Amino acid sequence: MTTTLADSPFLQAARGGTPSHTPVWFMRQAGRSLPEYRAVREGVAMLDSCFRPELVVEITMQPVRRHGVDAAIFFSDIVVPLKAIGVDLDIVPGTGPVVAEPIRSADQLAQLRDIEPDDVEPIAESVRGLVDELGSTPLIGFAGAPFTLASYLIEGGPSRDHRRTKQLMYAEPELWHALAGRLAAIAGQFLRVQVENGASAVQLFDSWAGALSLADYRRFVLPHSQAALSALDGLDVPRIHFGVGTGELLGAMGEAGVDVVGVDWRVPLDEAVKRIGPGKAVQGNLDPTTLFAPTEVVEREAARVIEAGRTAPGHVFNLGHGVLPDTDPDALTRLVDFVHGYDAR
Ligand code: 1CP
Repeated sequence: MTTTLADSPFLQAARGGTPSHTPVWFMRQAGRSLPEYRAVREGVAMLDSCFRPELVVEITMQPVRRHGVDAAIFFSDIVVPLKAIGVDLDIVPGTGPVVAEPIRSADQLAQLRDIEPDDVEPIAESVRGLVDELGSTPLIGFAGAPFTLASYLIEGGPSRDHRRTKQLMYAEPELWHALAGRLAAIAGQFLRVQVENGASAVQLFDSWAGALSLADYRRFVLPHSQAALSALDGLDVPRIHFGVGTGELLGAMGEAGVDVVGVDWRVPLDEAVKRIGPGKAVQGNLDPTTLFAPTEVVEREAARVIEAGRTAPGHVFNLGHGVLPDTDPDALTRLVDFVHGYDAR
């Protein structure tokens, strides 16, 4: 029997079904840990690579070929849509996104204009090329959620405590809502371009939402994440929502209009299922540092994750956050084989 895209294990699980094996992919599976990634990126700046379709296709395919994962994650970055509309920013090696002029006032919001088709033509072309090449393996499109994007724009770069972001939120709530509203529109447009060109699912990354209390999350963030995801209304693709340190927010994140809630490694999946409530699939949540332990430990912990995931209607195996750069790629391949073989034992 040939598998079609629609009955791929990843899409079945994301829709709350029980496929023949637990599907697995890894956040940050493309890039970083792979020598073939470092080879093709040689001499090409990160953001330049994101606008070169032949490179995007190749880098996205590398982990699919090497590990046999059940889904591809589009090679891009959460700041790519901002770059596409002309925001002056760069991804600095060893640091991450750095914004030339942090956005902290109402008159700076004008630069956060809507995405026009021309801005993202290389993205659309990359997605189309990938869908051709991937066949029955689904492509996951993604965007950064308003809070995480706002943090980079307001702080000017990575931040440990998101102090200026919260300061703006508390001191100038109207400006905050205007900024987050613009970012929701842009994130929604970026997700829509990927789906309209053939992505089979999306993930909205709110990596740093765990910095917020539940009350602040509900008041300042959830409505904007909901707005970003509502851009996909009418397009029949599963939506995944993920953040780090979001144990207290899991229920609220599930209310953003999502099918799957991504869980970091801090909360066991069976406990996460109780917090999220009925009807949603889960994704996660092996601690990425486990991959530095002996294979028996990785397999014991992976089995624990799979068993806890059985309490959800649909489980997509993943790490609790991204693959760490110096992870042994062979450990990832072994983990994929273990997860795929687990249900057959
Ligand atoms: O030169 C390089 O190789 C730079 C490293 C790199 C890569 C490979 C960055 C810089 N971004 C990416 C690609 C990327 N970013 C993907 C593609 C798929 C994949 O790698 O498998 C994705 C999905 C992202 C998303 C992303 N970027 C997030 C959300 C997910 C997460 O991991 O939490 C965030 C927060 C970013 C910002 C970012 N971009 C790059 C770095 C080092 C960072 C984090 C910096 C920080 O700590 O604030």
